[in-house]
Amino acid sequence: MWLGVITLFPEMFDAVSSNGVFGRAVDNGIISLNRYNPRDFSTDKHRTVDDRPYGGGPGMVMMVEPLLKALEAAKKDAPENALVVLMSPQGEVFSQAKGIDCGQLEGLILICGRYEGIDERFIRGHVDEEWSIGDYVLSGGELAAMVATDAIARHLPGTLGNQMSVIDESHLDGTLDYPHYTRPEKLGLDVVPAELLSGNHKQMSRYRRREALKRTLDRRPDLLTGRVFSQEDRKLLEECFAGCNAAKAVE
Ligand code: 9D3
Repeated sequence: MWLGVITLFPEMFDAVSSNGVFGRAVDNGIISLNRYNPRDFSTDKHRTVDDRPYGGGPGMVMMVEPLLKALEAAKKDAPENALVVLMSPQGEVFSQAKGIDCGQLEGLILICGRYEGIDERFIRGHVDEEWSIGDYVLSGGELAAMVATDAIARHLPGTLGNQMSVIDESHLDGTLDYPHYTRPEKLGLDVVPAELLSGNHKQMSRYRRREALKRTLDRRPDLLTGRVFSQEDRKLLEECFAGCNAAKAVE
């Protein structure tokens, strides 16, 4: 996948391009990461990229010209049908489903804003979609772009050594992850659950599924509303309720 980022802080992306799963995908050529700095396309001697907002008020606004020239440079290098996305607090909230869908794209250009915002005429004229990563205020679009690209990269074929761990991923199936344990078996009095030591695969996977459902019910009940459960899940959920005092009090 061809990735382009338009950013005033291109070095920030070293954090993802030289580490972990994303870094390996870049090294293996699964992802080509290309950066474009609007400052390089500014024409005045101070290399200005922002100006005061019409209508007054605090902060500065990113000017159209340097952004547009950076975008044009990106488009020259990108596959023809690349999607142009502005990272923006006003955007549609990025999701796991979106991350998986975007794995199909040949090219993706992410524009990272700084200052108070971007001249609306650039957005209207040159942006296909706007993405937010959630309802909190960041200082710019770069971290948001890294979050989105990391989520997308995980779904490109060959990115993960173990593609099973993608299939197993919690937000796909709509439940939170089960708890994990490794050696040693005993940490003082705190021991690994007996079910996981049993060696009985049916018992081990029933334990994990039950704990995943229990945690989801406890921490993120919103993920379970409106869902249809399998017979097996219903049985495991009943076991969760049986272990819950509030449920016992209602009976
Ligand atoms: C506090 C400043 N806000 C004025 C009321 C506007 C504002 C402008 C620019 C708020 C944040 C930003 C920078 N943020 C992003 O560019 C951004 C972002 C975010 O802040 N939260 C979640 N997702 C995203 S995607 C891009």
